[in-house]
Amino acid sequence: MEELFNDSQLNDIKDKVLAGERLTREDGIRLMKSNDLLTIGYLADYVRQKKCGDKVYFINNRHINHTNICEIQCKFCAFGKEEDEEGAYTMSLEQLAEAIDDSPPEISELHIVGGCDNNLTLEYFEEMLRLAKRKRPETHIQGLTAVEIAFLAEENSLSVKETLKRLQAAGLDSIPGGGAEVFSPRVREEVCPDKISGEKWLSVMETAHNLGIRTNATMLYGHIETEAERVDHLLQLRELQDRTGGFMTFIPLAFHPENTELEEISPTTGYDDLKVLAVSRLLLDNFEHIKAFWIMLGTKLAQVSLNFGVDDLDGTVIEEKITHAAGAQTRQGLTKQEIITMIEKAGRIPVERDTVYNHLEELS
Ligand code: V47
Repeated sequence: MEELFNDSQLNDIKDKVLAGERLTREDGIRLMKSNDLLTIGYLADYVRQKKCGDKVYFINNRHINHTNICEIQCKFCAFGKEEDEEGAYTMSLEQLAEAIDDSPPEISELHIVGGCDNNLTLEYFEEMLRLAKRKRPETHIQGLTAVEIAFLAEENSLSVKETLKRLQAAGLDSIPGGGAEVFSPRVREEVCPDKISGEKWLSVMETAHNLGIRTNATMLYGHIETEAERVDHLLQLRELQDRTGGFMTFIPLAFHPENTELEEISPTTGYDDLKVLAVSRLLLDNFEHIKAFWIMLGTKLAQVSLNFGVDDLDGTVIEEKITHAAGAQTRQGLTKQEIITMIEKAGRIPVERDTVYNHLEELS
């Protein structure tokens, strides 16, 4: 076994990982291009074990998508609609109140994201946040991607900082990682030319971190990006994290092609999914958590990913629209017990967390 491992062409990278040394761009590209999945997984699992031990986190949460109307039509998105298109919707504050009322009492997080609809004012969002806080004072509100925040700032002729301060004052607790896609200008020009640049996404996050608002980070992979572009994306996140420490977790998002303008691209394979998760764990040495979003990966692969650097499975979710619009075959939600079973059957310790990783219940 040791001999087999020593045959790996990744031996120099293995030595660096075991010595706790930071990996370079070239290391990252070699890992992304390598087919030695088990060595990559072994190394990622080693780092995960050192950082998080045997704990695997999950959250009792509910996703709400308040609108699918979106000015920015990205080629990879099957969720966004034009205002007059069939199926377009925007939830009124009353409908939001109902959705919150209908949410199980035990959820600790509301995850609220939607399209960039220029009919929605900053006041709508402030009212939405105040409403959620009035109804569920104990519930953490993670909402609005960096893209929505930049859009809202622009529409209201406010700075990003001022917009964030108003949202924070109304009850916004943290920001999810969506909208990052792949930072490469080449990729963005091709798949989402009207979206904010990668630099802008990073600068919104930096502003949030400086205001004490913690955020997540994502990367949408499996479309037209190269291995080097994936690595550059991860290194830009690592660089910002070095400066602010404001990111909580990184979530690679597997592209789902159905009903999108990129429908001819094949869905990601399990092999690639595990590799991206594991390489992310290895390159993002300053991120505490790597999350497998089971909705996008399927529960079985998400469970296996616990041996490939992952320490978080996200949540109960309840209702998910973005990936399901693009053909996801997974369920809309899982029960807490189902997530616990997935974790326990992998020989690990389930920990129910809140959004900022306080332990709510450890089930050893
Ligand atoms: O921003 C859009 C991506 C994101 C597709 O922060 C697609 O904890 C796959 O960001 N196939 C929204 N992905 C989801 C998201 C997220 C999910 C779970 C947890 C967290 C977190 C964040 O989904 C979008 C976009 O990058 N997306 N279309 C698609 N066809």
